[in-house]
Amino acid sequence: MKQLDCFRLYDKRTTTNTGTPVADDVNSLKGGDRGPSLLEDFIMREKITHFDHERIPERIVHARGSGAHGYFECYQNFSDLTKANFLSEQGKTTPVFVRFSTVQGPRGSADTVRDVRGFAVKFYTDEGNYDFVGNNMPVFFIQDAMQFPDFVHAVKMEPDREIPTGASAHDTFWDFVSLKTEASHMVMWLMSDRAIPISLRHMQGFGVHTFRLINAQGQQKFCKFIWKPLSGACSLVWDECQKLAGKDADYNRGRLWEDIENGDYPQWELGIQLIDSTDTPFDILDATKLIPEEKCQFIPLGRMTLNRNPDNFFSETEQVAFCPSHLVPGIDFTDDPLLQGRLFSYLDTQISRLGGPNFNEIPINRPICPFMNNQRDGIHRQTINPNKASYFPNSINPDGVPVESPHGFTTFPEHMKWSKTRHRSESFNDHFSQSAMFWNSMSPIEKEHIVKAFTFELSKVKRRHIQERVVNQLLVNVDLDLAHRVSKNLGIEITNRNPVHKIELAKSPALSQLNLLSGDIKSRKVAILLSDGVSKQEVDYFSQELCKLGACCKLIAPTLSPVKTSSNETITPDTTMIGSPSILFDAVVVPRQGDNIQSNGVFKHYILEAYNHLKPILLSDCFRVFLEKLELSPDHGLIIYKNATHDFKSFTTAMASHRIYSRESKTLYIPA
Ligand code: HDE
Repeated sequence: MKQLDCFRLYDKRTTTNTGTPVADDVNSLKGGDRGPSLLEDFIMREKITHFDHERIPERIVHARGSGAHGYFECYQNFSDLTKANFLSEQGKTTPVFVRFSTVQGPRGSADTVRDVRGFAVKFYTDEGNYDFVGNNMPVFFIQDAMQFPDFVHAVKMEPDREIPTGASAHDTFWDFVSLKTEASHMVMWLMSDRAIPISLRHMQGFGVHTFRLINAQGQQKFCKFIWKPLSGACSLVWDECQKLAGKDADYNRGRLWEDIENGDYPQWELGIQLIDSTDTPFDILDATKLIPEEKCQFIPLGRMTLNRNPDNFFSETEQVAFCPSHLVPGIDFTDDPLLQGRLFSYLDTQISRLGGPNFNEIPINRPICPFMNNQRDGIHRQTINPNKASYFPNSINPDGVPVESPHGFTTFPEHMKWSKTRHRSESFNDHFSQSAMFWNSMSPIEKEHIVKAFTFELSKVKRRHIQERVVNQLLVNVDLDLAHRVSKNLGIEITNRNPVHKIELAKSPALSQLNLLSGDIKSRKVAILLSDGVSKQEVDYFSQELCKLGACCKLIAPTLSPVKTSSNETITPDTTMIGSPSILFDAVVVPRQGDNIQSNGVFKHYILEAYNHLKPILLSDCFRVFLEKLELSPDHGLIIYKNATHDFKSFTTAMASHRIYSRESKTLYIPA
């Protein structure tokens, strides 16, 4: 992006920050070789002082993030809906910077925790920066910004011991959400597989609030924004997440980085649900409610491609400052009380996080269009304003600049007639109908995962009365079957015999992730396991064919030493089985090879674990007895082949279905 170019430093010489060439960057100035260091050493003092201040406060929420550059391409002219310039022309491209994040954990926490994921996109449009600051779930825990600090205090680590890191499985979180039942819908999302995405490119993004689109004639329409991943949406399994948190805490971050480095660019389609009438069963200003896609269709607006990794994590990903109040003409807010609070909060937080009011002058935050006003001075000011007058109106600067734009941002003139109140609207009172709709829209396997997630989380809660309240005041009111299944696992009695009345809502198939697969195997990671005596022909065949379909293969052997093939050639592996365990891959291929590997414990564990995590596995028939000994029976994802080419298609079909969920009940007996 051009606005970053003049800030990139490529100079070859080491200098001080003021450009004095440094002759010795290794030894401090001393009185004699073994004498005391001298205060005079301005070079050392500058170096150490700068180092001492290398850290800035991490974000209170969304501290752990990963960023990438890219562009957005508009599908057509949408000026009938909005005057937003980046949506005005077919093929118009707008640079973007995206930051994905987890919410609860600190900067150094693991990627694969059960959590909401932030999905923030900065569009550098011709009419200013537009920040889309959303999540990978379409609803939120609370309805009014006034309770955000309470919610965050409850979900963050407990204040006495700072435990747990990156998890909501603790007393204060469950205490709060069971007392504030408006959270029930979001809690259902959090306990679902949506909270453990397989990678950042495999998740949807949502603006959550209702926004307005405004066209040049001043006509407005309400809308919801949604990002749909072209890779489809799918998830890890929970055991895998926990293991990844130890074996590769940077799993999601690394996968995004590698895909972009490999030229396998993640893409999303941005679309809207246009809300033609506010006559919906739920208030469109209530951020704990969604509008089912079956009731209000998704209209695609354009496509985003992420094609460049940042040069420097701190300068770009850490210093990027998103604010929902960064808006462009053609888009406007609504009175959603959660959104209204956010409009204040983000600007305020950037001022303390980035040290002052000039954070928009940091290269990653600067608009690419011209910008000018009469704001002046402040800490770390970069801009040099040559104008003599810094006020409006003035008669001193040529033409009295800067002047207002006739087509600048104008707020939609909503008619207001209310009296001041702290009252919560009655239309926000239904806390459970959509939670039940979400549960009912899940497939049986997704329901089972939700039951297991509640069981896991609540078994970490120490106070019995909180567990009991979650079951009786939250789950019973969502669905009795759900409540019974969780209560049985926790040994809790159901005492609430009067669940609240709910509106019966139709199932929404768009909510089930099993309906959101891409149908291909692009960007899937495949482990090809080899040892001495391996068939080179088969290794080449599998690698080439998988690569043609867009998958990414790694050749993995017991050690990094070259493997001798059955045709007396050698293959140098990419990595080892210990270094790249099965949890780093989406599928495993084991070509024909010698017997030695069958007694290797790491290999056995590799296969058992991949099986346990429901991954497609393709093995040569020389492993038939080996599989019998492990008590693994073939299924439509555990495929034994005689002829590599015959069964390859069944394997890629299994890969396209992501995980072999029908296997799940069998994995209870597998020790891995
Ligand atoms: Fe945020 N949120 N939030 N949030 N949020 C922050 O801003 C806040 C909410 C979201 O990658 C903070 O720069 C309030 C909803 C994302 O840099 C902070 C309320 C949604 C990110 C803040 C909410 C989000 C943040 C922390 C309720 C989805 C990361 C550091 C009124 C629509 C952006 C920062 C990035 C970050 C406040 C609720 C998304 C403290 C007060 C709802 C993706 O300002």
